[in-house]
Parts: sequence; structure tokens; C-alpha cells
Amino acid sequence: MTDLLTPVLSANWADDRPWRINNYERRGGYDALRKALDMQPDDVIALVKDANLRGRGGAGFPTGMKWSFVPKDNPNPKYLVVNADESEPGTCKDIPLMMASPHTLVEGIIIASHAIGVSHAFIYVRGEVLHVARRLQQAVREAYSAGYLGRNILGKGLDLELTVHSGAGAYICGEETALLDSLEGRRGQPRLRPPFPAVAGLYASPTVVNNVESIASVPSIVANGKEWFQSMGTEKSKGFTLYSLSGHVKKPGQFEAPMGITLRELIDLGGGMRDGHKLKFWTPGGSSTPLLTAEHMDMPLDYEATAAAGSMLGTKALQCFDETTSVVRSTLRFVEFYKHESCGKCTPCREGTWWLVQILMRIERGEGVEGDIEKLLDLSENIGGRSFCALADGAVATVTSAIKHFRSEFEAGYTTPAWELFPYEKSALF
Ligand code: L3W
Repeated sequence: MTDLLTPVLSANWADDRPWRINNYERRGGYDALRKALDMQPDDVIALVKDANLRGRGGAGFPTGMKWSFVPKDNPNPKYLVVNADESEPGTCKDIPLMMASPHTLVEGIIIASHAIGVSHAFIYVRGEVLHVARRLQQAVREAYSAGYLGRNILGKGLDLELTVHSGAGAYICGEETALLDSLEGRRGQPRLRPPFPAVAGLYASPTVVNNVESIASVPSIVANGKEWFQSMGTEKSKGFTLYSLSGHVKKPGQFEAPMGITLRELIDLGGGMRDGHKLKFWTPGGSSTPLLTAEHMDMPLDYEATAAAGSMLGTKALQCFDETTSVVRSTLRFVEFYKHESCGKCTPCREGTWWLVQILMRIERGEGVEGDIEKLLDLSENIGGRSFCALADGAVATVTSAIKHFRSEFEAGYTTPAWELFPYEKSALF
């Protein structure tokens, strides 16, 4: 089974203190930077584009293409902002990556900055994870001392400052434009797009916002070439990636494998479902992605197959729930999260998520009233796609997909409380 794994980002995680610069360099760390600095910036962009690296933060947007959107004739400074605000329920890949190997990220940032023409980059890290911020700060200090950051990097004429900035604990700041507002010192709320950040982002200047895993994947592509990257994955979804397996599996954790591995294979790598239980439903990419069922276990985990199944790959956060779990209760928990985290800027999201919670609560109590399912679907239709960002879309994805696959459980909520149908003590999660 372990031959399914392709450890690249996680290759050094079991080393002795892999986060220290000397241990990173001992494994060839910063060699890719030396190579990249001898390349023309446009050639680095072309390499990442041709490799077909797609954004690992949820949307799968081609990374090299995003870099190429930065206008060359804009007189303003250009910025690179790494989105390290990982907070999607179930998603837990960027934090271990930054803890174990922060220099992979720092090296990727320097290469990307050379490619895009950036002289000031930022890592926006989730506010709650102080230990990660400290780990990053230590790595940044080490990189400055070693001459990888600052002025005239490695004597090649590149100047780059790198700032680690902590958020204040709001999920919405993982949305790229809210993140930029927050970084500018304002309350984090999404901006209308277009203009996209690539054209007018931080301080209204061209800004590339990339996920941690996307940027950390760049050094390996520079070191090994596009053919190497393309040799992994499926036809349109190339390369390796980190899958976060959680829930009712025996050994949850991070599994680095090619795009297109199946959930069945990942669950096997995770030691199987807990004894005596079987998979009921799962999320491919955190709670924002429509849930799928055991029927979809052999579907390749790539952007195309998940979309064809009515979901999306998202952050590859595979939360597995067995038959002891009430779908009504888990849907309520997810929607409560979105209600709490809604920034309140857009009325359909602010008010709609509140109404979804009210209706789901009475269905959970077994006090649902005739027409509640239709009301949930109608509300979802009036919330989704009607706000500035994808937060509300995530909230309704969980509701509509749960009803689509498990309508009878919602109907049972007209008469029977979820805790009678699915007693808490049988479930390890709720
Ligand atoms: C220039 C254009 N740039 C698109 C850029 C855009 C952004 C990227 C993707 O949401 C998803 C969401 C969550 N010119 C451009 C352009 N871009 N057209 O491409 O944009 P978009 O709008 O497709 O997605 P998004 O708003 O970035 C991301 C899902 O990911 N998700 C979220 C996870 C949350 C975390 C977390 O924990 N922080 O990652 C999970 O599945 O629902 O659908 O950069 O600027 N013409």
C-alpha cells in the first residue's frame, strides 16, 4: 500500500528537527533556489505553467497562469501573499507542513518572488496557531542570516523582504480579498472581484495570493522539472498533493499521494474504518464541498472526477463518517460554523445561514414541520451565488448535498429526534 505514497513535501517530516535550516540544506534545500535564480523570471513562470501545478487552497486555479496575470507595466510594487490561514473544517495540511518544513515554503516564496518580480512577500498565518507563527519567524530569521532573504540574494541581484503576519482568528480571512483587507489593518471582509488581486490587491497593487502547499510545491518542480511533476496524477490534474484523512478511520493524518488516488486507497492507508463500522458519507475537500457517499469511494480524487460527481476536490480534506453518524446533526454542525464565521457583509449569507440553523435545529430535535426540507432547499437557492465570496456557497453545499443523498433522514426529523436515531455514545465524533 505504501507504494501509493509520493512523499515530496513530507519527505523530511520524520527527520531530526527538519525545520532547522542546516537540516533542510543537508537534504538539498535551497538548491532549487540557486537553479531558479539562474533562470529568467519568465522561464520560471513558464515552467510552473507547463507543469500544470494547480492551486492547492481549494479552487485549483493554475498557479503559473495566476503569476502571468500580474501586469508588467504597472508602476506599483508587486506583492506575493501566502495564504496560511488554514481553517476550513477538516483541513489540516498547511499547518503540519509549516511546522515540519517551513523552509520549503520560504524557498518557494523566494523562487515565486523572483518569477513575479516581487520585493516584499507576506505569509498571512491563522491567528490561533501561535506555534506556527513562531516556527515561521524562526525560519525567516535563519533564511535572512544565510543570505536567502534581504538584499542581493546569493549575489544574484534579487532583493526580498519577507514578513510573517498573524491574523486574529476569523475563517473569512482565508478568503483572499478579506485576507488582504486584514493585512492592510482593516476588518477582514471580502471585496468584489474583479478586479482580481493579480491586478489590484494589497494596497491596490498587483498581488499574487497563493496557498501554502502551492508555493511549497514550487522548489521540487524547479529541481526535478515539469516532466517529473506531470508523471504523477491524472490527465488534467497533475502532481502529488497532501490529503488530510480524518474522522472514523483508524489512523487519521496526512497522506502525500498523487492526484487521482481514491478514497478507498487512502482509507486503506489509514488502517481502514474503525472496527465493525463502514463508511456512510465523506467530504472530498472540507465542509465547503458537497458531501459524497460510499458509492464514490473508487472515484479518482482529482478536480475533474469530483466535479463530475457533483462535488469538488477543494482542500482534499477527507472527513469520513460511519453509519453511526446522523447526517442531520453533522449538517447542522457544519452550518453553525458558517453562521458563526459569516462576516455579515452580504445579507443572504448573514441572514440565510441563521435561518438554515433554525430549521436544521428543529429537524434535529424531531420537531421538523411539513415543508421544512423544501424551505431548506429554497433558502439554499437564495443564498448560494448571491454573496461576494464562497463562504455562503460552502454553507449551502453541505445542506443540499445532504438532502440529495439522505433525504429520508431529514424526513425522519419531522417526528423523531436525531439522538434517538443516532445515539451520541455510538459516535466517536459528536
Ligand atoms: C485573475 C482572473 N485571477 C480567478 C484567481 C482568484 C483566486 C483563484 C481562485 O475560493 C475555493 C472555494 C472554497 N484573473 C481570475 C483570477 N482568479 N479568476 O484564482 O478563485 P476562485 O474564485 O475560483 O476561488 P476562491 O475564492 O479562492 C476557494 C474552497 O476553495 N475551499 C476553501 C477552503 C478554505 C481554506 C482555508 O482553510 N483557508 O482553504 C474548500 O474546498 O469553498 O470554493 O486566487 O483571484 N480572471
